[in-house]
Amino acid sequence: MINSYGAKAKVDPKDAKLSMAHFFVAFGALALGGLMGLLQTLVRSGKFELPLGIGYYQVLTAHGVLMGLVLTTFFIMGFQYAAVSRTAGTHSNAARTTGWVGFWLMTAGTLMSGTMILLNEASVLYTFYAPLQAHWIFYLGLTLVVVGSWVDGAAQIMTYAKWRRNNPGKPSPLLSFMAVINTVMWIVATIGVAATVLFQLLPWSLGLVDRVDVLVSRTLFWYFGHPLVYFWLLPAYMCWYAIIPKIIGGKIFSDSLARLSFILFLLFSIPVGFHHQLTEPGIDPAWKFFQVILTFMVVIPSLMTAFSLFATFERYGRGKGAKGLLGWFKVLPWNDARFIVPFIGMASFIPAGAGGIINASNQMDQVVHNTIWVTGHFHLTAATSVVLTFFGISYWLVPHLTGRKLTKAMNKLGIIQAWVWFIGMAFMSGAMHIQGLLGGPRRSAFSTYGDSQQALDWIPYQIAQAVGGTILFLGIILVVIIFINLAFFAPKGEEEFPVGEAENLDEKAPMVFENWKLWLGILTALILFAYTIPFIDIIQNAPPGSKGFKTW
Ligand code: HAS
Ligand code: CU
Repeated sequence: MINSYGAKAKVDPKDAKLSMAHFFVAFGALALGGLMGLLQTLVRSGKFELPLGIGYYQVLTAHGVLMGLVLTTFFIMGFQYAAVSRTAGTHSNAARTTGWVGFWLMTAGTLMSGTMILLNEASVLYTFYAPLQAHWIFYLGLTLVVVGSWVDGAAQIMTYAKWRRNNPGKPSPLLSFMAVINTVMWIVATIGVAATVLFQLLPWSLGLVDRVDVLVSRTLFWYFGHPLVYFWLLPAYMCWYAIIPKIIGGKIFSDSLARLSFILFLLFSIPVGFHHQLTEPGIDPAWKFFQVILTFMVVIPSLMTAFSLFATFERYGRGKGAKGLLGWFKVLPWNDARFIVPFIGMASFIPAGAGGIINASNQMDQVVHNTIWVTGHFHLTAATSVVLTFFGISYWLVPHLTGRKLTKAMNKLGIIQAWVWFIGMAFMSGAMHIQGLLGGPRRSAFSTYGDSQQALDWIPYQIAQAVGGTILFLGIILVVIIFINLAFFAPKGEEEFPVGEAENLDEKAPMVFENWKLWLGILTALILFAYTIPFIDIIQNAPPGSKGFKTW
């Protein structure tokens, strides 16, 4: 089955330009956000105070927004745009213009929200929970980022739809299919955050209404907030499923399994937001229980992914003559940054995912909720598994787009970067997990809480976090150096966009996988089932809304 994996090797320079525009914003956000992260860990060590009246929560908001929202959204849109161009064909002029409109909307929104954070008008953290109230321009900026991402995503969908029209009856190229699943999931999910911002937070921050229903706002946020983390994860899975096999010289274990796991993510990522609200009063426990069951359903496609990756690695290794239970492990291409950087991400995802399962278990969440354990969890998932994979992708994708080569020296620096990151994160996230179990709160500046013994016991872990944060900042400097080199200075040449092939080329993915009416229908039914009754309940029994607070 030719062409299901895409045959084109060279990228259209106009497509390359749009992806690179996204990456410049993404890596700019990484550099700035990384500096903010360093400052936070230093403050929390108790040995450092921020100069010039800059607030801890201001820095924390900048860090979360830049890393969690800006870096991710821009990187993902740039990567998926390139992946669709690579596998479904060069984007049409119309799709490309759509992409640029999306990019500029997102960029304008980022500048608006960023400015308000810098002016200390929006120190509400990246989750912007009401009743903390930011300046309305902060919310408007976030709205533009979301609307821009819809437009940006539409460009990918247009090119995918064109491929389908030109190839009736054939399954679309795997990477394009995956990109579209992620985009569709994102569009359905962001309706929740758009609703709370447009109907609640904007009118309230503009002074048009006095009070806001906090629980409605948080529920709409988490309807979006959980799929948000899968929106980050799925591009990493795109790399693990469809790109890594080609890099190592192996095969995709099963094309259909990969597609099925993405469909399961589409179905189960959204109706699970209550697992972030397990300790919240005002939501019926029966509905929390139901959403926890669905949360465990969404673990399944990750287990399928782990299975399929192990299968790819093992079959590749045995093909090279590896013997014994784990002999295949040794023959993997350990000197190739394009492999090992994402691989460290994968390996980290085993403890990271286990931590997620702990969080999702109602009783255990009572222990860890609102502690810095949760911060440790998402620095392993998002800030290690996902982000190392993004770095690994950029080490071939940036030179592919700029017509340059990843030199031996940069390859080596990339590997060093990943180990630096891993070591820094082991200190930081490890200490966060332990301190969380000892009751250390998240989202809080340095305090000894009146010299209570418990708080004093946390301090060594906070120092370990500052050590880790400093090592991580070194990692940021390295990755920015590599990015600038690959964008501007590396020698001219050709770097491949690797796209794997399935082990069994006769395997034709069932066409039902691309029956969007069916999947969107089931998704809508699941969302309505998981949310309608509890939502009515929340609104009918709502306490009077809250006025806004500016605690900084
Ligand atoms: Fe989470 C909180 C549950 C995954 C991110 N999570 C968060 C927050 C963030 C986040 C940002 O149920 C904080 C939000 C806030 O600010 O309040 N999470 C889960 C569960 C999973 C999970 C069940 N989270 C993620 C991913 C994230 C992410 C992915 C970002 C990218 N999370 C929760 C819960 C909370 C939460 C609660 C709320 C806690 C609270 O109290 O507030 C699962 O999806 C995880 C499934 C993963 C696996 C691992 C599969 C392993 C694979 C690797 C294979 C490796 C190979 C390499 C082949 C089951 C695929 C071989 C290597 C060798 C060395 C041999
Ligand atoms: Cu979640």
